[in-house]
Amino acid sequence: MCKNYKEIDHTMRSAKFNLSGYKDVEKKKVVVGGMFPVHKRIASSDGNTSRVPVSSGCEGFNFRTFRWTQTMLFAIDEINKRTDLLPDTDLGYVIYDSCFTISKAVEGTLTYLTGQDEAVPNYRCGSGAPLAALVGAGGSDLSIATARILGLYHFPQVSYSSTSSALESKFQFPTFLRTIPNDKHQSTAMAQMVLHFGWTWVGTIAADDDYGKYGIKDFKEQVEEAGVCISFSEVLPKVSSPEAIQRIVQTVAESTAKIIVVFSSDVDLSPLITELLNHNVTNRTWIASEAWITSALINQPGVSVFMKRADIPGLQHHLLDMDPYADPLTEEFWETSFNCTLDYGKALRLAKQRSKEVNSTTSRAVRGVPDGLCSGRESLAQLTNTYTDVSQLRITYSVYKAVYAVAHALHNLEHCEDGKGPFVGNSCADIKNFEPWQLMYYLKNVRFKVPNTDEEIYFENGDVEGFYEILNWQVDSNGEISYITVGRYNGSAPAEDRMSIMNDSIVWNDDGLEPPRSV
Ligand code: TCR
Repeated sequence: MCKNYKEIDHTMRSAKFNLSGYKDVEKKKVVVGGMFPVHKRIASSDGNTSRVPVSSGCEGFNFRTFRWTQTMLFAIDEINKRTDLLPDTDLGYVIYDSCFTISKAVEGTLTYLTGQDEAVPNYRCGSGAPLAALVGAGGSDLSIATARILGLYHFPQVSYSSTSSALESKFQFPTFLRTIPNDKHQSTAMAQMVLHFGWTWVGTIAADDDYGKYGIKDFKEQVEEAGVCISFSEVLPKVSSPEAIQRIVQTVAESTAKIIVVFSSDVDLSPLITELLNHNVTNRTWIASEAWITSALINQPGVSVFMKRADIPGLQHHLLDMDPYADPLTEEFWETSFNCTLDYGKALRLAKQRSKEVNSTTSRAVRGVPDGLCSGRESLAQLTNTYTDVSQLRITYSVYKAVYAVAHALHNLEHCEDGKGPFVGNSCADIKNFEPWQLMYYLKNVRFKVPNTDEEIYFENGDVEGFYEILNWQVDSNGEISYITVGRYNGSAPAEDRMSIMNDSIVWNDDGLEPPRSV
């Protein structure tokens, strides 16, 4: 049985927003998919095999990735309002939560492609608008999984955060593109930094995924060739494992290498950092991949090779102007942020339960306004969390660029001149009913300027240019972190001009101006 997209109510928690932004009924419509790791993990199942299994729920709401999600909606809204980009077509969206988990990412991809609650590959129902591309899926391991499926159907995927060099193979991932630079540049930059400061012993820590493994591998190959020794090489556990963390803490504490190179996301690394602090292992200098530096989870000093930050005018307003009841994700965001519930019935039940516990009959619950009920008018502006912080937009900016890349490709597809098109017999594609590979052609050849910047985006073999800033993050006496730009790295420049670094402006871990020795 075929269902229309709009009717589908995914069983996946927080799976999908309704197609919105469709103001003009006359306009043509195209759906863009988005996939974000809004939750940090899937809830563990009870292992019972005597019942019908259900798709697992997710837990651990992540404010940072939720900002990315909202940025996609912001960009779509902005594009829909423009009269020079896709003037006759409205973009809708479907959002999936990959929950930092490969199986969820795969589930979301199949649901997206098939338009079914129950995923049946190669089958899509149809009165709905055509699907454009998938923006996502999050970390490299997730994108590798989704890119394999999407590649089968020649369906374009534009990633905003998957940086692993493994994804550069167009043989394996023919329809994968990204608006964030390939990590091979970052690994080279980190290796050059180690050589620049003359460090001869370094330790490495990698996340147990394609991001960590390939990043550290590329780094190691380069420094080892130059004679640097690796004193330890640890892999962070993907699922919580206190024993593994203890073992790594011990290795770090016992090692004489004071420089530690890390390729990991903040979520995977933070348990280790907490334990290191508990054990007072502090005088280390971190050379970090960009995933964790501006994360609020970790405040330790160090140096990092980092994508350039950017401002997106209007984004903050959009982030603050949220309807808490819009969809399951905004609801959960609201409830988590303000520690209350939007559901009247639930609040009432909880309040009753509480009043029973304290044996009081005079609680507000009985008078009709249960404690713990959100009003829905709580002030987001007063909330200071990662969600509302727009001072360090990097991945967020990459999400913005990814949505624009899709929009420009669609625009070019729509405005193809009859008889001068790129396809067989100089034909054009039809925006109302195009094939994924036709959009892929336009995405590959897209070239556009990002609004309000002078950055130009184009893909070369699916990748963008590797520009980085080298940041030194410094912690002041109040524990506040500031990020100081101390250099640049341009992966596309000739080898000798790639890195420029101002040694004098770096404050090292022991507050000294001399780089630490690591021998
Ligand atoms: N590439 C990582 C994931 C990742 C990330 C981040 C996650 C990057 N930057 C920032 C959270 C926050 C860079 C990957 O897996 O490819």
